[in-house]
Amino acid sequence: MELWERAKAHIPGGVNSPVRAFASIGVAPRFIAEAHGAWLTDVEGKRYMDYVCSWGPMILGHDRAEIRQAVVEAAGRGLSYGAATEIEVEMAEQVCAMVPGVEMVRMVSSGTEAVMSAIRVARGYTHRDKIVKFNGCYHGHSDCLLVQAGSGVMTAGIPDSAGVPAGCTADTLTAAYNDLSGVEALFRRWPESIACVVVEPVAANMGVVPPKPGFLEGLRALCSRYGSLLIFDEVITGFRLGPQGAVGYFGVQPDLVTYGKIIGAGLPVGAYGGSREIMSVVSPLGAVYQAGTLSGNPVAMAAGLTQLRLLASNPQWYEELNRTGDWFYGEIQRIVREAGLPYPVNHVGSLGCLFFTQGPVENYVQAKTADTEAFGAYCRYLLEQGVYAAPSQFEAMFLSTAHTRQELNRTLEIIGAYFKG
Ligand code: HOZ
Repeated sequence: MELWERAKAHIPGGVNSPVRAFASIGVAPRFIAEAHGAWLTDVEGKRYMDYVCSWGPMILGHDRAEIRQAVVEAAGRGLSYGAATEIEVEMAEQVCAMVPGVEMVRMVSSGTEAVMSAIRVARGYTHRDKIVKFNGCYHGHSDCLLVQAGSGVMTAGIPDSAGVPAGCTADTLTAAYNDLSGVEALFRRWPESIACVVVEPVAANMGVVPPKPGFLEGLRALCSRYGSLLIFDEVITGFRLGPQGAVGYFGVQPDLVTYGKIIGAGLPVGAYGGSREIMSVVSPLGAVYQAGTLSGNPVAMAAGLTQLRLLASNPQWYEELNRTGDWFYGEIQRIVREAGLPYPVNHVGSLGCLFFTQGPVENYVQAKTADTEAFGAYCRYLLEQGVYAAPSQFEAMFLSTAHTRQELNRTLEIIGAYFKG
């Protein structure tokens, strides 16, 4: 494909983010020309039912009229000022009104930046250096978090990225997801040194791995006992599982939350927030420095705020979306079981994943036993049939409110035909 060759000539690997190179399923990436509702169209004019949804933010589907209109209007007033605006105040008020425990929020430009900054806040607030992350959780590509990370790091087969000095990860402690005893052991070993525990409340970058009952509650209790902060990385779950994200869905209160793409409705936005007391360490109020010209960009705020307001005023959409997720992923599980295969389908609401493993997946070690060749064959078939799913075993499927039952049923027929052979 000519575009793919051109891309490879001037962009490393031909892509601006590794997973979308489709390397792990052995085909050329699809170059997308446009997207509307639940559908993508590539540059060759082929249409795909979209189960990536820009990795989450298109929860209302692509090209939602109200959001497009807000963006166009905002763009007409200028693209960036590098100055304070009213709309960023409205955005902060909206987020604080929606999420329990968030009294102050700082806008940044990506999820990577949000988590990196939240960790700096945790360290500045606690005056401690060590952090705990979980194997297979992915928190963006900042240096101290590229240890046993999920997402593209997993398919690349590199537990730790090159180019990260050992000193940057020396204070990063790792534990197994869903295993409280490992975290407790770390706290016992370093009772006064751990600034924070950062966790994806639903791990969604090693495939989808839900938290076992009691896991998040246990992290909360350990952090409180040892004076450490609990950070929920809600880049995937925030404003997706419900209007309060994982905080409300699981009823566990972290000290800091981080958001990514979904808070910008598809434009480059991230955010981190927490109590007034903790967030008061952020500059210019406090001594933790973090800044950005594009932070709170007015066009991005217009998109994100419009989507958040739509979501906040239509809580029934979440009920419907989560019900649809239960049904859809349940049907995939039924299809696979009827084909006599042991593969589990993990899901929480509209996030889900079919693991090509011989048994349940509750952590990174189990996720890594997946038959990635078999996954690749399945994913290539889906693409041929016009179903665009994440091109890696170690990512999530996403649904949106724009996916109709009819369209989802068509996808189930396609999946059914594959497993019936
Ligand atoms: N980091 C994303 C998957 N968890 C992929 C980003 C992209 O390729 O757009």
